[in-house]
Amino acid sequence: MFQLLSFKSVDDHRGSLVALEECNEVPFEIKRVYYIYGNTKNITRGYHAHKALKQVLICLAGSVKVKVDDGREKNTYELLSPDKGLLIEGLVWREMSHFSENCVLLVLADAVFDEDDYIRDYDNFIRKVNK
Ligand code: T46
Repeated sequence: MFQLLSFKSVDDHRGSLVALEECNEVPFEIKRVYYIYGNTKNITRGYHAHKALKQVLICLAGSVKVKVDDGREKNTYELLSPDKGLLIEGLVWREMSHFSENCVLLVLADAVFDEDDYIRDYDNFIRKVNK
């Protein structure tokens, strides 16, 4: 499952503030936070799915495109605003591309890092979707 979330931004003359609470704006308990930055020009990342992991991807600076594919439906989201988050749950193949030079991609996850939760082969992913 994937879905674009919109977060409330509190804007005033000083700038903007977005507050995210677990099990509220972020629809799970947050167990891990990581961020991707300093991306080399024209690189792509991802090319995997997760068996169970839930994540919200938020582009804090710059922009990035995220292609998501649940085996039935595909979509490409351009993340370019810190008040938007892409929720990705479970069996969804993801590919990130078109990172701007200044891109900082924040990821909130509902579990600690576990290599066993990754599916890194697309055919294997499709087999799991069709099971
Ligand atoms: C995802 C997308 C959006 C860790 O040691 N701990 C971590 O929490 C993570 C996420 C990664 N790593 C290690 C594993 C690799 O040796 O960092 C290295 C790079 O990870 P990876 O090649 O998986 O990075 P991406 O950008 O392809 O994918 C990451 C996440 O791994 C993945 O869960 O959904 O960002």
